Amino acid sequence: MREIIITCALTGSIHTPSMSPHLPITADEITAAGLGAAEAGAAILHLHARDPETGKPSAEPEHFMGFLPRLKQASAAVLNISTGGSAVMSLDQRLAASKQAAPEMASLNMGTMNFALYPMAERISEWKHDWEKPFLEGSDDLVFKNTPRDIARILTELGRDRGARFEFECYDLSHLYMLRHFADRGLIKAPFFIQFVFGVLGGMGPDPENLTHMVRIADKLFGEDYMFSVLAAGRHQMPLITMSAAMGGHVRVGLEDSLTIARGTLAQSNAEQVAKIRGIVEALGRTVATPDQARAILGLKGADKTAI
Ligand code: KMH
Ligand code: ZN
Repeated sequence: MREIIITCALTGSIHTPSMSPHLPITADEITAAGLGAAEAGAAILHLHARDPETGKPSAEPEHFMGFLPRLKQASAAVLNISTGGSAVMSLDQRLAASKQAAPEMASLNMGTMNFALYPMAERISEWKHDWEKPFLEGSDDLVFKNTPRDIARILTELGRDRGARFEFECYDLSHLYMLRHFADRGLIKAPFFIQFVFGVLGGMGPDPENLTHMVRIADKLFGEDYMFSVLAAGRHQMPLITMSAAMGGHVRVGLEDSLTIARGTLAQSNAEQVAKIRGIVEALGRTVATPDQARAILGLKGADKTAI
């Protein structure tokens, strides 16, 4: 069995500053979070940017460039830039930073869907910034748009033209069939790195049966040509990724997906979650992949071929 790749998603665009003082916001904070996560054992850093003044999710290349070169210079970790950005951004905005940086990896969301964050607003009593409440509440009428045309555009502009490989975000069974469709069109090449996403309201729920069924169908559709990783939102994070590790999958942690380290306890850092899953992986008798092992497993072009 191969090494297990730990991805750490440092900040994302779901959680807002009022939810945790530990959510990295500024370029300094995102850099420190990334270096800490890599030191703790993350081979891949999944990256979003934020406006340093307001903490709002940002697609500005300038905000990404505040931390990308520093992460590249100070760590060997694979830098994976989100093309999901936030559902309120246009595709042009979502692609701007990754087109400029030509990273080794980028995320790619495999279907249009609801992405409902509004239940989280009820749990906050004191807001740090004016934008947070309407941002969360407005998600009851938000479409996270990832049409086949959008997907083809990302595959072309980042994959074909810039040599990026992808973290295929699949929130539902239907997304696996969309991925198969793009394989049949010859737009993607094996091995496919599929991220099964559980617990986003709008995608599949965090039931263990969903994971076994996703694996069963992915086996049928992709055979030996794929590997899977798991991320799960909130308190389902550790249980479901542990299940992934036990089933031969890879794992993703990070404050993008969950702000806690145990039920009711905020994680102090991304590194804390990486260390926890690393301990679990090793207790299962498995080894965590180094960044270069992850590059070999995923067939990446190499850090020297990016524009970061
Ligand atoms: N936020 C996660 C549920 C992306 O950045 O492309 C999925 C994600 C999407 O990471
Ligand atoms: Zn993300």
